[in-house]
Formats: sequence, structure tokens, C-alpha cells
Amino acid sequence: MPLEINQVRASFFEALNNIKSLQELDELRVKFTGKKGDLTLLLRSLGKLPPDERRQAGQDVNNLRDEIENAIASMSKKIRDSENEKQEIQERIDITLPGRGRLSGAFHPVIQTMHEIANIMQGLGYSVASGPEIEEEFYNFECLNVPKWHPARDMQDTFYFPDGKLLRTHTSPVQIRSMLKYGAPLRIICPGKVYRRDNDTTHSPMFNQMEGLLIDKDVPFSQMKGTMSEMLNAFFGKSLKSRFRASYFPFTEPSMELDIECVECSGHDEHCRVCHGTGWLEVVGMGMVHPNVIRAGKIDPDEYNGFAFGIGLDRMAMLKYGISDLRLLFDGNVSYLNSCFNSGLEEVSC
Ligand code: 2U9
Repeated sequence: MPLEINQVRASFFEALNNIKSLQELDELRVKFTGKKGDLTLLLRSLGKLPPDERRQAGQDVNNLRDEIENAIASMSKKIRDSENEKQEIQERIDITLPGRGRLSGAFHPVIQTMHEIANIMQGLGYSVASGPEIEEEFYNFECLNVPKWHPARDMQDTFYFPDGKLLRTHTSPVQIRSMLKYGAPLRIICPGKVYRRDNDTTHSPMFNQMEGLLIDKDVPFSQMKGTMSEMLNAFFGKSLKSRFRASYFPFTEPSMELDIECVECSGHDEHCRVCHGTGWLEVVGMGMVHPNVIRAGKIDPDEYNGFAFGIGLDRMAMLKYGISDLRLLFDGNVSYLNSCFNSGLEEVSC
């Protein structure tokens, strides 16, 4: 019997030395102290011993059981400690590492441009008006003196829905809706997205406009010229040379286009990538509102007159922030857009 006790002890400790995990340790515990374990069998066999040996052997087996249980407990602690230590090392935070840095949000150059021009115009007494991007032909064309035969109404130029509605081709319907809602006098700017069937290197099917409308009594032509020059000088932050050219829009008469001196070369570089050597940049369209359009807004053209203008915000953003390709504005490349900060874009903390 003492021999068997020693064999069980030896085989237990030999197996214990090779234990690597708590699971293996539990299997070992069952193998020795479980119902059919070696130690339990040893205990059961005590009854077969002669009475004078039984007492001593019983004590020896009990001692061995204590020994095994203690060894298992201390091995279990050892394994748990080592696993905890491994986990701590894995999860350890190096508080001396530099931080990742915080990305700050910023307005898109076009939105920034829209805010800047809106601020200038609000300083001149204009309010911001908005309206739907899905419009009716009536507000988008009819009211604006754009006749049925006008090419702008063509399927090739305008996105139509099957029900006859369309994606607005300019923000002008907002001005019509505002005239109908508020009447005269009126001073509004209407920034927003507009849509045309155009898609090449210099045109996008969606672009951003800001139009404006002033309706009052005896509005002079010079007020329109003065307002537009004021707005452009404030936007570019310097007094720019400008020139007005006669133009044509169905909704204004007379109509004009305003050119400013090239913001890149001031007319001194015949190879300028911005003005292509002309020295001038076409930036705003405008005109005195056509009497038919005033009438469409349910305002009496014999009592009131006014002027309207249209600005391409994408082009203005490109000119101010030195953006060379229209597509860069719409690609959503955050790293490129961030680089616009280097050319003066204001950062906005969120
Ligand atoms: C009403 C009356 C008149 C809006 C106008 C322009 C001239 C114009 C272009 C500028 C660049 C469009 O984005 S662009 O290509 N726009 O030149 N827009 S006058 O005239 C109106 C609008 C509404 C009731």
C-alpha cells in the first residue's frame, strides 16, 4: 500500500509539472480526486488491508489528498497570476505616448463662400430665403418669362421627373415664391443647389448658386451696379477693377454681366491659368427685373421695380481659394479640402 501511495504521489506531481492551463489543471484534479480518481480508488482499497495496517494507510492517503489539494490550489493561483500578468502587459497603456491629435471640423469651401457672401449681403439689409429643389415648371420657367420654346426648357438642359416636375435649374423660383408670399418691398438672397444636364471638366450637374432680388419704388440702375461692386470688393478683400457688359436673360431687362480684374494676375500674365490672359473674370450676372416677372410675383410693375443678380458660388470659391479644378469641390477628398485652409479658409471648431 505505501508503495502505491508513493506511485500515485509521484505520477500526480509529474503530471502537475506539465500543466499549462487552468483547464488542464481541472482535468488533472478530476483524474486524481474525482469519483473514479486514483486517490479515490486508493481510499476504497483501504478496506482490503489487514486491520493493523488500515489506520496508518488511511492517514497516509488523507495526507496525500491534502497534499494534492494544496498543490492544485497553489498551481491554480500560479496559473491565474501568470495569465493576469500576461493580460496586464497586453493591455498596458503607455501614458507617455503622444496623443493622436484631434481633427477639427470645417465648412466646405463652397459653404464657407456662401456664408461670406450672405454675411455681406445681410449687412446690406438682405434676408436669406429658401425653397424646394424639386420645382414646378410654372415657378422655374413660366413666371420667369422663359418662353415654352426657350432651349433652357429642353429635356437636354433640365432634369424632368415623369410627373412633369423638375430639379430647379436656378434659385429664381425662390424669388418668385417670396414675391408671392411677402409682396413688396423685398430684399432677399437665395443660396442653394441647382441642377442642369451638364457634366464636363468645367460643369457639374449639380452646382451652387446665390441669387438676389431687390424690389422697391424707383430703384435706380446705379444701385444694382453699386451693390454688386460693394459685395465683390468685400468678398475678395480689396478694391477690384470691374467692368459691366451688356447681356441677355429672359427675366431681366436690361441685363448685364460684371467682370472683375483677374484675382490671380491682375491682367499682367498672358499665360494666366485663371483668366487665360484676358485679365478679366466673369463673376456676376444681373439686370433690372423684367416687368412680366414682377407681374408674375403679383406686384404692380408700374408701382415697383428692382434688380436681380446671380452668382455661381462654386466659381467664386475656386477664385478666392485658388482651387483649379471644379471636380475637386465635389470629390469629397477631405485631405484636399483641408489643404484649402492654407489659402485662407477659416477653421471652425465644433
Ligand atoms: C427673379 C427675377 C430675376 C436672376 C439672375 C442672373 C442674372 C445670372 C447666372 C450667374 C452664374 C447663373 O450660376 S450662374 O450660371 N445668373 O446671370 N441671374 S439675373 O434673375 C432673377 C431671378 C428671379 C424673380
